[in-house]
Amino acid sequence: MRIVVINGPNLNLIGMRSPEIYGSTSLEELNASCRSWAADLGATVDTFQSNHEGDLIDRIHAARDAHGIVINPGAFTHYSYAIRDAIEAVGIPTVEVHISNVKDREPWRQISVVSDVCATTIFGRGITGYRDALRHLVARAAWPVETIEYGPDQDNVGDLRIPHGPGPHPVAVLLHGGFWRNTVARDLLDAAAVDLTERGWATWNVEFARVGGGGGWRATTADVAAALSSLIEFAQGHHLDLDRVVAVGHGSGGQLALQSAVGSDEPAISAVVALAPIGDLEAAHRAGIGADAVGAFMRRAPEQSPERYATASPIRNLPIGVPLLIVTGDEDDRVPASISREFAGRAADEGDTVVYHELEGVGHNELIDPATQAWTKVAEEIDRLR
Ligand code: CA2
Repeated sequence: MRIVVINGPNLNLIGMRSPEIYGSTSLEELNASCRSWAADLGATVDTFQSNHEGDLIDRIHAARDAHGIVINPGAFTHYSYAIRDAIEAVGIPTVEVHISNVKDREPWRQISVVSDVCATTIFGRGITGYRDALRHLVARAAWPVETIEYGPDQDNVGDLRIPHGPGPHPVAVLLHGGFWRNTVARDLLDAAAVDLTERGWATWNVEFARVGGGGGWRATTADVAAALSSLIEFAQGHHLDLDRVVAVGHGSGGQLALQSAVGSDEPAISAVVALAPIGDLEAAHRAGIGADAVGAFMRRAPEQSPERYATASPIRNLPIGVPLLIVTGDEDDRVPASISREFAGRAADEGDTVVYHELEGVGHNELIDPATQAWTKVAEEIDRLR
């Protein structure tokens, strides 16, 4: 697989100026990292940087034989319809990357005229955004994906992957983590989605409004509910078995998965897989996890709005009422294992059927990384729920 990494104006200056915004990595080091990340993924990378719009357009055209483009168009992002047209014309999967959190800067930087011709946009992750972009392109190539809009907002989209065979296919609805913040997106679960699809699950890896992009407990929960009910619209055409819909959530996505079963409308959730879930919002708030992620998501502290926490916190809504698979690693430094352990114990006490695994020597992201033994365990347990 051949990928072209293109950087636009002023990106030749990263590492030399404004390290508080763009970090301390130079363009040369960034390009070397891209080559090495690509090699790990079994891909190769050509790199290109220019400060000139026409040269960038020529390079995009010349990439038409490649399998994907990763592009940071620099400030052209915000107004170059010519670059947008070039991406659209070439028509190969393209990922837009920004090092800084452009959605949290000047209003003009929050605008992108290229996003909607790109497969996805990654921002605010520093230079690891380029690694994630390469991973996304590889996952796209590994299994065909149909991106479906389930609502009117920009984040109301999801990636559907359909397994081989006639079906009807059991469905895994994937809810990514990232402390509900908008710098993290569903690409985090791309590799897990591919693996589950290979195992025979239809996967619906959904996006939803997040903090920093119009999200917050109410809007985010509403999006997840809409993403779930949209399955009804495309179930028949894709041979989905809506009597077997499992919600799989990781970290903050674990909270969303558990809550989606609490308020489950149509289709009903038949089981929840909660990987290092934030099952107790009050405990997580007290622990201050994710730099006050819970406070930012709930917009109130528990003592300011106890009713809000009673509504949104899974541990306050027990029993969940469907079989629960809860897996955590004992070395999780994002969501302490104690939160998952306590939640699993309380859920069982309240009458839920709970399978709980605390994996030794395992951290947070291993739980969703198909290259790890932890994931193999998770996937085998998920397979038992089909
Ligand atoms: O965050 C990003 O990756 C950007 O695409 C980078 C562009 C900027 O114009 C976009 O709005 C966001 C510029 C990259 C480098 O600009 C510098 C400015 C001052 C000092 C060093 C680099």
